[in-house]
Amino acid sequence: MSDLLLSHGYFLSEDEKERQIMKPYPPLGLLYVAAYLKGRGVSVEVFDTTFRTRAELDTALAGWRGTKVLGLYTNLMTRRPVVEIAARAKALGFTVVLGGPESANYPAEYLSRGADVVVLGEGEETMAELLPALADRGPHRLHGVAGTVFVDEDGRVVTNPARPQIPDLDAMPDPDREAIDTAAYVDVWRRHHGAGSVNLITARGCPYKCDWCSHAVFGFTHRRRSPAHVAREVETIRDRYRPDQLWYADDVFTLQHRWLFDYARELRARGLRIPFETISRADRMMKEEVLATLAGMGCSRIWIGSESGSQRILDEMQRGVTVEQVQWATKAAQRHGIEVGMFLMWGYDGETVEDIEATIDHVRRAGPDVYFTTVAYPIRNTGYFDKVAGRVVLEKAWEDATDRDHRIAGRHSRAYYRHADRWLRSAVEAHRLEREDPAAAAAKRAEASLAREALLGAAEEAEA
Ligand code: B12
Ligand code: SF4
Repeated sequence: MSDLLLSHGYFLSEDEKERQIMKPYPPLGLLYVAAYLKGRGVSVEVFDTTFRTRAELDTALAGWRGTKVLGLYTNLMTRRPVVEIAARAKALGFTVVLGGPESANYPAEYLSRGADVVVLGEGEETMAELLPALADRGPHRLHGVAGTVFVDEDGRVVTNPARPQIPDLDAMPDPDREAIDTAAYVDVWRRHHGAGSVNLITARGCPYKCDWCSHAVFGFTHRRRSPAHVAREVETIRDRYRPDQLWYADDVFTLQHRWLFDYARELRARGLRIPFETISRADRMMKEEVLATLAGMGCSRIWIGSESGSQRILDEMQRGVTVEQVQWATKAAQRHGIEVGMFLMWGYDGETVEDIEATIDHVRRAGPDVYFTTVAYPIRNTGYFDKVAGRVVLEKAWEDATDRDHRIAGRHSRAYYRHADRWLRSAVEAHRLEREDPAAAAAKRAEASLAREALLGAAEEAEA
């Protein structure tokens, strides 16, 4: 008889795009919560939805013999399934607790659609206090349980005081990877990409203020685990799952250089060298020693949030990085044998055709190994959302949408940004082909020019 069932609303079978990419990772947050609670004598089961179906989850809920408390992880992608799973669980008599970044941004909306409690911030300590409180007092008298939002007996939404963040991450157990079929993820990676991968984090929170970025869970603090604590987890992962690579899912892996050097030394001392990918910021990569260290540790690819090639737009975003830093960091990383992935964003507030042109020129000059574009969307409770709040339009019902569906009145059409994408890809490809195949390069340049014309046409259409 278990005390708690944890799950989430992400089903790979329902995500056609991701099924093509096939780079799924376990829900680390849930596994942290599970590990912490188990360490305190709570018996927890995790139903990992990633490789399962809704029908299977339904069967698990209907057949559940333990205490009827269901905890669900929420993020920006899973609103609809979470609302549906919560409703189904409620109908079966469960008390439903939500955690993660999405429900933290919309507690009232989720509570009005059947959730009993929304946990804000880190889930470990709050859940440890919440579970006995639920058993003793039920879901409507949770006053004083820090870090929770609930509905009281008079139907009022009550937000309890925030819970202080966990000061010492080394005191936390490793995420409970054995609670789910972690090996299945490694296997999927190996079958589709030739290399099995496992995710882990070395820190929580990011102190930077990029104004479209959600800080709903960890705020603006930055807390790091000690190098020895992380290296020991890597050893455990290696011994248990034998991955070919790791994914350090930190916000900014190279944020503290001293820590990075110490961590590299710790790995070396233990004879650990597992290739890995991670994310960072260009301004935290501006030293040869940092890049040499990353390369020495086995970093095969680093992702940089480059966002725009227009300094004006970067400054508007409060990104705190210059275009030239991104240029330097990209080239320097590649010089050290590390591939560079770039995230780019179209359509940030005030972006002009000249800014788009600057981004294209920037990507062409920097030459990342891979890049992805998104059209900017304001996530609730971010500076960007507040900036455009008066113009945010949601054309669907809240439960059918995500924050990615936020349209900004007055902004260009989807077609406009598709042309921007085509312009970017053709121009970058033309640049790459310049030496090896001048004819192909000329064809790509012509394609870029057509895409530019189409973009200008789409802009005029919108204005007409
Ligand atoms: C790594 C990562 C990715 C990877 C995913 C691979 C992976 N899973 O490792 C990649 C790069 C593919 C990715 C993609 C996207 N991501 Co992402 N990602 C992250 C990142 C950096 C780390 C996730 C992580 O492992 N966190 C560590 C764990 C420990 O934290 P946690 O999950 O929040 O869990 C804690 C609490 O939330 C809570 N908790 C969690 N579950 C539960 C459950 C219960 C019941 C309770 C009580 C508590 C609780 O307790 C946990 C421990 O304290 C986060 C930012 C961050 N630092 O968390 C963004 C983040 C989650 N991603 C975000 C976004 C927007 C996206 C994309 C939509 C981006 C895009 N434009 O495409 C896509 C969506 C992909 C998808 N299908 O879901 C946003 C989500 C915002 C929101 N409001 O939901 C975040 C917060 C980034 C940001 N700062 O804006 N992402
Ligand atoms: S985008 Fe990256 S660097 Fe900027 S605030 Fe978010 S996590 Fe930090």
